Formats: sequence, C-alpha cells, structure tokens
Amino acid sequence: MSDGVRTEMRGAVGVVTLDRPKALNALNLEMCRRLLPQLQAWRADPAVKAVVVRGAGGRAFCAGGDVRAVAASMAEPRPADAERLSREFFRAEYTLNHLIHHFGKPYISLVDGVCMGGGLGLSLHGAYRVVTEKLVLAMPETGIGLFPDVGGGWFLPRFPGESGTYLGLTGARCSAADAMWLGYGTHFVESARLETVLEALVGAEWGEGLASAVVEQVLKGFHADAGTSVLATQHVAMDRCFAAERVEDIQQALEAEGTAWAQETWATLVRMCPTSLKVTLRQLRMGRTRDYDEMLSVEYRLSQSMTARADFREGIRAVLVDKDHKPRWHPGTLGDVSEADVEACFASPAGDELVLSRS
Ligand code: QUE
Repeated sequence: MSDGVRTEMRGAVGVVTLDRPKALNALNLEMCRRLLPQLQAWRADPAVKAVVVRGAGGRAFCAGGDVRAVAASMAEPRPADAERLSREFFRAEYTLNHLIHHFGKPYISLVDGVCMGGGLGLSLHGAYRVVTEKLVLAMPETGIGLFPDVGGGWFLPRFPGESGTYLGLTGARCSAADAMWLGYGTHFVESARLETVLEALVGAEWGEGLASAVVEQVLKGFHADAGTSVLATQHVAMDRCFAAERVEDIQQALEAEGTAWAQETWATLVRMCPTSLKVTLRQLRMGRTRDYDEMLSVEYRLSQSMTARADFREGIRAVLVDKDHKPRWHPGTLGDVSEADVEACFASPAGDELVLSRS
C-alpha cells in the first residue's frame, strides 16, 4: 500500500513521490500522516544529504489539498464528529508546511505540471523548486469559498509588488516563466530531463562540505531559459490596481484601467466568493508584517471558519463535483459582506489553536 505516497532512499537522497495520479496527487490526510514522520526521520539522519519531492503520472505535482473529502465530511445533516476531518487535515497539512519551511537540508521539488494550493505548500517552503514547461501554478481557493492558505498569507505578500495580491484574489494561473519571475521557480529544466536531474543528484559526490553547494552545482548544469513572463509585462498595471485596502476599490481601479487585461481580471473577480475575497485581502495585508509561524496560526483559524461556511460546500460542488462553474454564493455581493462577517472568520475556535514552534 502506498497510501498515496511512495518514499525511498537513492544513495544519499530521500525521494518522495506523491502517488495519487487520478486525483492529480491532491494531498489527503493519509499522505500528510505518512510524510510527516518520514521527513522528520530524514531530517535527523546525517546520511540523508537532500530530499527530492515529485508527482507521479506526468500531469501534476499536486493539485492541492483533498478539499473534496473535507467538504463531504461537512455535508448536511452534520454527523456528530463533523469538524474532525477539517481539524485534523488542516492541522496535519500546515504542520507539514511548517516542517518543510524550517527543514534545514536541501529540499528539492520537481514541479512538472499542475501545482495549486496545497502543492505550493509542499514545494515553495523548500529551498529549491525546479519548474518545467508543463507547470501550471495557481492559488485558486477564492473560487471554492476558501482563501489562499498553506502559508499564502506569508508568501504572497513577498512576491514582487502586488503580484501576490493579484494571484491570491483572482486565482490566476502562472506559467514556468511567470513562476521564475515571481521567485517561486529557482531553476527551469525541460520536463524530459527531470529523470536525469534526479540521477545526477543521486550520483553526486556529497563529501563533507555544504550539501546546498552540491545541489546548486548539479541544478546549474540543467538550468535553461524559461522564456518571457506574461505576468511580468502586467506588473505595473497590477501594482496600480491591486494596492488598495478594499476589494471594492480594486474592482473600481480595474474598471478605470480600461485595458483588456483589466476587464478580464474584473470579470474573474466578480465570479469569486465575495466573503473569500474580503477575508483574503485582509489576510494578505496582515501577512505583510507577520512572520511565517504566526500566519500559519491565523490560517488555521481561517481554515476552520471557512470550511464551516456553506460557500465552501457550494464552491466544491460547482468546481469539483458538478463542474458547472456556476456557484451561488451567500452573501452574493461584496456589499453584503460586512466587516463583522470578515472579522468573525478570523476568530479562534474555542480551545483549538495551531501553535507551531521551530524545532
Ligand atoms: C481550488 C482548490 C483546489 C481545486 C480547485 C480550486 C484544490 C484541489 C483541487 C483538485 C483538483 C483535481 C483533483 C482533486 C482536487 O482543485 O485544493 O482531487 O483531482 O485539491 O479551485 O483549492
């Protein structure tokens, strides 16, 4: 039984293969529970010089968290232990993100194909992200009534200018060139050469020196030009329109902008969950000045309040179950989402905080 994850040692390299290809390797609780102790053991073992993470099946690195299972557990009428999967899944996922963030050894993600939401949580927090021409990168949670989690409140405000605000609110998809411009990608390698990259890492002479120097030497040998980033060409307009403190003002700025990009972006925003948009903008502004560990605690609170809302089940229905892509949000407009509604989503559930420390 692989439980959705295969792990093996190859020479001095620990290799993780996310192996749920039919679900685009979406991360479920069992996978988190397999990965946590394995990564902890590899981190503590001096014989392990580096960790490589990749996705099976050739289409995806990881499409996100298994939000469909969480939504199913929240179905009406609620079973007595309704919130349990939501609590345990987000706890396990964010604990894993935290471990990767503070891993302390070269952690190399080979991101070949779809990488969304939870997939960024498994890759971005490591030291190296090798991207390919097949990359499709996005934080699409506002489209399912959630918010950009797995540390998004920390990393999105640290992307250039307002690009993270744009990506977190709209769920826009990025290419490999965009990912390199953002700083998500550290290296671009043709998809067909990834197996050779892994072999080169496995065959490397690690010696007694810095493992990161060895990894960089190897990856440098495969790095190629990713081409032109479309996102980069929009960045002045993005900074102009997404700097506001209210989602309504961002929409107004897009209307005033008058370009095709601004019209498309406006049309995307009005389809997203209004409560998600307001919660997300507040989360991203908060994350500008908070550290990473603090933001994960904030996001844990948000995960519990947002998955308890009907918009989450409606978003999953519209995007992943019926696939009609016509969600009916409640409240249905930004104007109907009050400050108090937004504030309430940030409140901590009684006796259920996620407190993570460096270890
Ligand atoms: C937002 C998300 C996710 C999403 C779509 C969104 C997400 C996720 C998946 C997904 C996609 C394909 C699968 C699957 C899950 O889609 O987190 O099992 O086969 O996992 O708009 O956050």
